[in-house]
Amino acid sequence: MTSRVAAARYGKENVRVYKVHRDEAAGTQTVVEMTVCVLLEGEIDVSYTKADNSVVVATDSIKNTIYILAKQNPVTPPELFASIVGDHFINKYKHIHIAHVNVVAQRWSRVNINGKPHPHSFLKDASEVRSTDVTVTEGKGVDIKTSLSGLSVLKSTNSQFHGFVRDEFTTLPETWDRVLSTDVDSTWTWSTFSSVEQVRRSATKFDTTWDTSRGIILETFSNDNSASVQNTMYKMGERFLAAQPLLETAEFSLPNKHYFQLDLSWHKGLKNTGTDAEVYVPGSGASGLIKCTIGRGDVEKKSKL
Ligand code: AZA
Repeated sequence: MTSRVAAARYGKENVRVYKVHRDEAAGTQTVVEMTVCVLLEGEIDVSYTKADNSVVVATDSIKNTIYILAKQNPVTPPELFASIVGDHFINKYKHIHIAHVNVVAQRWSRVNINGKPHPHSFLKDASEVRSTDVTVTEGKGVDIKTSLSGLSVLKSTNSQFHGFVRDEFTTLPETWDRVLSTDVDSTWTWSTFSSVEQVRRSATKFDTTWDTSRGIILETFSNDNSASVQNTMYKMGERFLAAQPLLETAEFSLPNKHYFQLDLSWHKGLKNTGTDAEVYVPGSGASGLIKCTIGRGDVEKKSKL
């Protein structure tokens, strides 16, 4: 039997980085905390097949490089820092052709004391995480995805679900008014950038698009009289693409966190269903999971969700 390396990449994950920027003039400091993963591809097969380590940039060196590049370069926006890191590896090592860089940034927001922003104190004000997946490919350019995850939202009305398949497997009643809750996980894919310099020139777009997308998610979730998770997420994606011409696709993965109505009529005829429903049981078991990738024009359906 013969065999070969069909695909390979390697590198360092869970590289934790903290960087402070001291603005001496303003007397304020700004902090960034992030977790970085770098995986490299290239002419590295012999390290697997022939035990030839001459092609291996040690993962320890990869980790060291991340810290040095964090010292020498801006670490925000994360999309730019990840591009700088990826670009370094494909330029520094001739046999490395693709660098995959993932950056997960924590949200440290400035503390307000009596309405005044504190110069050097921060709080993690949400479970939300901003992350980016950047692939720098020699001779091709920089592919960037930005993700927002862990944004938990709930609406107590203006959500419906009816008209779905009813057959011998169906017990779910139709509803014209239900609780809707989810943890938003959304990813938007940028058109390929030709170089890290082009990413640098677009740097401000990453933060503004983050704010715009977050706003669209919250506004659409809140204001849409939802026909289904599917339809509400599609409206979010449509609005992402309309707001930012550099985006190619918008992806969503939304759990439908159920809140079950509770029949309490067994107790003295208490009315707690339909329009009388007030006390619900938040689900802790199976939940729906709805995914979609929204593209421009007639972009083909992708199965690799
Ligand atoms: N979409 C919803 O919004 N709610 C549901 C579904 C669905 O596919 N299935 N059960 N409840």
